[in-house]
Amino acid sequence: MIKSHFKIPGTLLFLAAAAAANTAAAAVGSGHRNIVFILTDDHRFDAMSFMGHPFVETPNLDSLAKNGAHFPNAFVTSSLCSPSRASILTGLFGHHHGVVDNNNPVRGDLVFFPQLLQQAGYKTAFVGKWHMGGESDAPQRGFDRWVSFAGQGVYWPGKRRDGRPFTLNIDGHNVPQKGYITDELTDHALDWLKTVPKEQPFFLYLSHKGVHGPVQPAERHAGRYKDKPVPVPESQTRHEHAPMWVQNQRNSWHGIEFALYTELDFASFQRRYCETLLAVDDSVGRVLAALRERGQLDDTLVVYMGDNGYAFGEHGLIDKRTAYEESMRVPLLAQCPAAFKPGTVVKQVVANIDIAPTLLAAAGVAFDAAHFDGLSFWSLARGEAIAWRSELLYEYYWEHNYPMTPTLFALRGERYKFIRAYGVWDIDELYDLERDPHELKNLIFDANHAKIVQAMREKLFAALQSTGGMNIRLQADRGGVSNLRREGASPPAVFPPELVRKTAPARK
Ligand SMILES: [Ca+2]
Repeated sequence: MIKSHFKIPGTLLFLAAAAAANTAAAAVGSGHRNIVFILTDDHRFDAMSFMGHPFVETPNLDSLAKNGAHFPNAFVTSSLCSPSRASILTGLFGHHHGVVDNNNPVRGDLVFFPQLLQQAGYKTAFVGKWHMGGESDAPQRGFDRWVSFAGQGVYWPGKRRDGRPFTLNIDGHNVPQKGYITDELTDHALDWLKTVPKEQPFFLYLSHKGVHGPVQPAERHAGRYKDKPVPVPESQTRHEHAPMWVQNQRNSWHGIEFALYTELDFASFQRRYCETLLAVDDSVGRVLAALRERGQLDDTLVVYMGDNGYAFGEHGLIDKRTAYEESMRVPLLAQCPAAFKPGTVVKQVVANIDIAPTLLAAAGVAFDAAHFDGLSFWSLARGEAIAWRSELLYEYYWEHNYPMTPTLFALRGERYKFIRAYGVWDIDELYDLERDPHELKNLIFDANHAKIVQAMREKLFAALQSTGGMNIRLQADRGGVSNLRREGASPPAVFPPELVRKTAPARK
């Protein structure tokens, strides 16, 4: 395999042990297994009925959890569309693949794992939102079939500002979009599947636009939840020792006080978001039905994942980008009755960087485990005990377009999370996720946690150092800027008392 980055020898030995275990897992793969990977956009981890959501109905996603595996601790290493998608395709951290915003193009030397599947004899298809490389919708390497659109795409057909219709790029040819995007993408995916002979191994990457905002449900789902009460999260109004940048973001494009610069009724937004998700759930059901019809449901691996989370008012915020749980946690489900038991729950911390090695292992395609920052969790789903990570590195790089979220580095352990806001005069964060799962109380100034803060800080920088993450990538400005505040809403945050002195400290 092509090595597209340089790795500094690891100081995190558990990663090396886990990588060795992954090589073994790949070697005992089960032959050329068919794989369907369904990605959804901005789907929160708990917006599914089996997760106890108060009203959304997701029978098909629920069935994946019931008949397959649920990964309740699945995360992304960068909570933003393009960086997360690049991590899925390459198995690399953002600081390796270099896609750290939604606007700049992808390097040409990166290996996308579907290329390796193609080399192993798979037929591959990409259907849906690509959203890397600016506004291009051109076919990308690794796929025999290509159906995509420029940028975010649109839910309904229509015309652009310049009068041209919104189009899909099908294998290099632009055709007008005909219907509701989630349904139309599913049609294209299943039409392609019909062309694949039964004995031909295939990989289908179905990448939905839903449920990215501004959300628009299918006609058959519009208004279904219009009368449903929407709960307000506790952290919307309570966050002890929130950093100033978080307090300030309440009154911004990504805050509840000036959300998207509209009089957005956030409860209505959440209802429409859930209604929009229903077509995605329908799509999952149609894919499962098509596999059943082909007699391939039992031995096909079907994976469902979100590209990043989304805050529903937690910490006074909407959107993703932050290292809070609602932002970095994603839904992840996998079903393959021939390979693993129904009702499997994998509690280990898994991530978007694990998808490439996991799907290659599931495919039985040999790969160099050391190439990837991620690890294959194929063995975990099969109930095998393997060495695994105890902490996950998180990174987000400041964007000129949305200047209210600073560069963030975080280490998410099984119990504690440490967050460093980089490049701003502000405070770090430490949360005890066991006692405080909603991250209401920042323990950064708590004397009883001082040693944990120190240990987590050291581990965070060791993780960055050992994976070559000590250089922050700069990007030239592209696109507009959303930097406004609302008059009369929350004033600028004040410095926490721990940083304020009545007199100047004595000079040494
Ligand atoms: Ca997204």
